[in-house]
Amino acid sequence: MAAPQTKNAAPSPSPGSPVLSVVVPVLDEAENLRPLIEEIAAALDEGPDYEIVYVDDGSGDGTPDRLADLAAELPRLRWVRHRTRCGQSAAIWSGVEAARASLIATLDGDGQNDPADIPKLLARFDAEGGDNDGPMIVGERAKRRDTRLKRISSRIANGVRAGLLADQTPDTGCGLKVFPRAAFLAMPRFDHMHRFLPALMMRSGGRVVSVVVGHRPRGTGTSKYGVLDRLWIGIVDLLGVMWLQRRPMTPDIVDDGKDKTSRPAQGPRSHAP
Ligand SMILES: Nc1nc2c(ncn2[C@@H]2O[C@H](COP(=O)(O)OP(=O)(O)O)[C@@H](O)[C@H]2O)c(=O)[nH]1
Ligand SMILES: [Mg+2]
Repeated sequence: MAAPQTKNAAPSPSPGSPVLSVVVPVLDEAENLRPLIEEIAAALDEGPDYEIVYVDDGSGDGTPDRLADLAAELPRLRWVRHRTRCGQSAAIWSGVEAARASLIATLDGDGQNDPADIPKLLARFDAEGGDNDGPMIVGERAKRRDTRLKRISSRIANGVRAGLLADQTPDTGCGLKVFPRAAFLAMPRFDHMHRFLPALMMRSGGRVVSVVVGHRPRGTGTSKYGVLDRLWIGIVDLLGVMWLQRRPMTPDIVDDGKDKTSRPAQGPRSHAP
């Protein structure tokens, strides 16, 4: 794994920061923690410095206790905990905010995304000349390992979304993504935003690139989403994102008013009416 080639790199938050922060949102995933963390470590241990940031979204199972035990054992693992459940988007936001690297990789905490795909996404980020403005690299699950109902509903939802948002992304629902921390934190923040990250990236002038990745059956535990609730919430969110797309605000500042010498010279003022 190469360090990101940053032409517009933000200063690291603190000296010795890792190059990459892997952010994993979890809700009641106690049994899936250790196997996935071990897989992330195996995928990334050859490359430059990284950290893993788990976000426990108020889990009611053994997730917080196990995370505390694992963090004591593994120096690269940190964790953030919400007092109560706030949703997957809020968990991703808290993880990215807590991250110390300027480059973020996200993946689901149930084992459906394969950590071995992370280096592939990082290589593509580098190949695209990635910097703090992007691009966002998005996993595309070519062969879904989900129930038939979920596969069909997801295909319809992806088709409708791609048609209405024109976000150049065949599969926004894949948890596996790589993007600059600064670009993410500059996005509008709302519940369920994690399903619309490519559209939000493009809204602020960034690029998105999809890369085919693997997909696996869930480790243990159950899905946190039903088909019908996702469909209804999805329609409301889609309208909201369409509105956001029509109201971008990205002024290109040529003079921030701090350097008085860079002002254009002004001639004498005319007092004529
Ligand atoms: N933090 C947080 N994570 C969630 C929430 N719902 C789902 N997740 C996590 O998001 C990931 C994807 O959820 P999952 O239930 O596997 O969705 P599915 O693959 O679409 O069935 C998993 O890591 C879940 O633990 C939530 O409300 N809060
Ligand atoms: Mg899943």
